[in-house]
Amino acid sequence: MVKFLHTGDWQLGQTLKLVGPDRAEELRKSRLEAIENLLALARAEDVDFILSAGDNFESNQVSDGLIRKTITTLNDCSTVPIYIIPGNHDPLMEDYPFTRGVLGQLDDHIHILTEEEPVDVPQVNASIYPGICRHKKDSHSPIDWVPGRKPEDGVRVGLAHGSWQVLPELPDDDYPIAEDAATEKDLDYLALGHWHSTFSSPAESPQRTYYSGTPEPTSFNEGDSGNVLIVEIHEPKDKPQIVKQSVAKYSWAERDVGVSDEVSLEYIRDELLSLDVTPKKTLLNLDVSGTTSLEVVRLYDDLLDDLEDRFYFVRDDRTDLSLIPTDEEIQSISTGKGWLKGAVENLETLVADNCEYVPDGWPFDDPPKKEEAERALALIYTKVDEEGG
Ligand SMILES: [Mn+2]
Repeated sequence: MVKFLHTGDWQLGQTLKLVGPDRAEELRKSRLEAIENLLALARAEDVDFILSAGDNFESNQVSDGLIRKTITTLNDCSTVPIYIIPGNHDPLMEDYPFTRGVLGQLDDHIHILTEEEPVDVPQVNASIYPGICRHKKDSHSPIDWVPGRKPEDGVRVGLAHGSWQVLPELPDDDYPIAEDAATEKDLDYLALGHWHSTFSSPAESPQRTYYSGTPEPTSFNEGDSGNVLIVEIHEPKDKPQIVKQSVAKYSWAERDVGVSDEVSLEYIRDELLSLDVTPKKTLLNLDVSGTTSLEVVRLYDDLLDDLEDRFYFVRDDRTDLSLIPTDEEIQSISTGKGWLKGAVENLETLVADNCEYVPDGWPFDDPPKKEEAERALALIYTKVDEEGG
């Protein structure tokens, strides 16, 4: 029996500007912790070896310090043999981090694969067939070179970084890997990297081509990241048995929320607080839509404040949220009272100053565009006019 751990897309050194410098630093640290976690899991599961399917680094320009830390982690956290290929983010070029050479010595159990040739795993009845990314883009399959099965072959494991042609509209220069590559090359398992969610295709029979996904999520649009795969293959040509294991520290969740009235806010709050995550370790992205009054938007802002206290990070996109003041809100302007009058005065000042500064309480880094502020004012004036205010 052959048992191994499949990982990839560590993306060490990811910049993450979106979350601000302090959180970005913490999240970068969590990526190395995920590596420690998966190395500990490999020991606990007593796997024969580990495969890493490229993009271990966000780019070849990562700092020397990060490369040293990565090498120390790999040297110290386990002695399980690990086989690593370059990916399109960290292609095998002069500055490929693992072969820069001056930044620390890799121990003997760490194998950086740099040639298109089979690698026999010592004391295990398995060979690895690596695909090597030598550029950021390429329109050839990285495993085109793999030879057919010979009678003496043990378990044949492909290891590659690229885009498996099972989804529509994939770019053709993104290291395409044919839909039937595992069958065509007679591989017992094809360990892929590049897509950050764990992925396989039920259309493949037997299923043996898998993306492990990144061990620590990298963005909001990943449905199933933060995992590694434990793979067992009893003998050549047997269907692999796969167990998915989470090793991530943080979760990234994305939700569409509809804002209409106060009840809708309670609904949003209930839904977000019942997510199956640890809020303090969760980044939340809300796509807000709906049409509502200014008062409800103010209550929504309060809800957002509350969520920001509970969750690690919260952001929202209000592009699809429309404001329509209620009759009372219009009235409160015309009678010169209430917070809406203050809002109108702030908007008027902002427009008069060409929107050159960020207003107090504005939730974004950049001020509103002048035409947006003018449109908001126009909307309110029109409404006031209609009400005969
Ligand atoms: Mn990639």
